[in-house]
Amino acid sequence: MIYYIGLGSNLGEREKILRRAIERVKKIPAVKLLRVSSFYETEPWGVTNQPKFLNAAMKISTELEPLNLLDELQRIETELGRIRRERWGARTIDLDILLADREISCERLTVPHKLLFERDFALVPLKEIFPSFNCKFHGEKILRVKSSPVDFDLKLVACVDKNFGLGLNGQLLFRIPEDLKNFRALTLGHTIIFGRKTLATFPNQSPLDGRRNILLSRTPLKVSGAEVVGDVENLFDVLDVAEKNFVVGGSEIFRELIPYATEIFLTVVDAETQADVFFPSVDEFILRDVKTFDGFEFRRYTR
Ligand code: A4P
Ligand code: MG
Repeated sequence: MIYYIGLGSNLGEREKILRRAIERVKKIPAVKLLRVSSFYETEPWGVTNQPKFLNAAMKISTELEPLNLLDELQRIETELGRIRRERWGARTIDLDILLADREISCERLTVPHKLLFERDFALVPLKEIFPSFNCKFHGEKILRVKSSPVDFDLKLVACVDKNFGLGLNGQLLFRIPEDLKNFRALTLGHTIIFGRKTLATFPNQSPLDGRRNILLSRTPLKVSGAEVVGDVENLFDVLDVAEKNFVVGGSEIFRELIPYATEIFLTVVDAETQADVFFPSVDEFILRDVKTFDGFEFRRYTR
């Protein structure tokens, strides 16, 4: 099933709490995070003498039954410090199921959320990640702020075979001079983000020159010329929204970061190989342009 979840926070470090909540939802077993919205600062609705909210929305796919998903969301609310007090009152984090691909009506759960269509703070982020969703807004004051994961403008760059195969036995499948040149031109002067196995494919197994190198690795390592961060939450703490941030592999890092990505550059080689790792699905993206060469093409996707 597809679900759209609304997030809201108006106590504490709101940005960090929303980012953390998104990562926790992503880590629920059997949940696949497909897309997240920007963060919006909104006036309190309902009980108005409370701090402003930060609201957002996310799209997930999962086989979990609705009530099991609700249990998981309430567990995350509790873990992030939510204490249920007054209805509509201030909270560190609120996770509501806004919409799903079927209607749900039982004692604990109503989907679509019973107030969804009344409230712009839920509709505006939802519409961002579900552009064909049909709704009308009410003119609430809503300000898009620059602090969400999508504001880091993550761009994924990879070279794949026809079946989106990425590598075999820890090695890249291809070393095409035009592709390497294109990679250098894209990333030079900017930030690159990669995992340990991808670092091992770089020349001398060392960070690349002329770029800010960030290694995403759960095991704490020291690598000269690279900053090492342990997880995606910490990555967002060190990234710069004014910078271009390229995610360059491997498959696990692509899978972790594709929900937050805004653009994908794929070199697709006209060959089938025995790959053992693959680039994730690009179903949530739109193919914007293709440049065809002899034996390969450059593709660019955006949201
Ligand atoms: N429940 C029923 N349907 C759902 C659903 N679709 N998703 C039940 C999640 N829960 C659902 O929720 C109370 C009970 O609703 C749950 O136990 C669940 O079984 P809660 O989160 O414990 O309490 P709450 O959030 O205080 O109540 P409620 O009515 O859900 O409040 P809302 O609608 O979440 O509103 N203003 C701005 N600008 N931004 C906000 O995010 N949020 C609220 C809270 C008020 N004003 C706001 C914002
Ligand atoms: Mg709620």
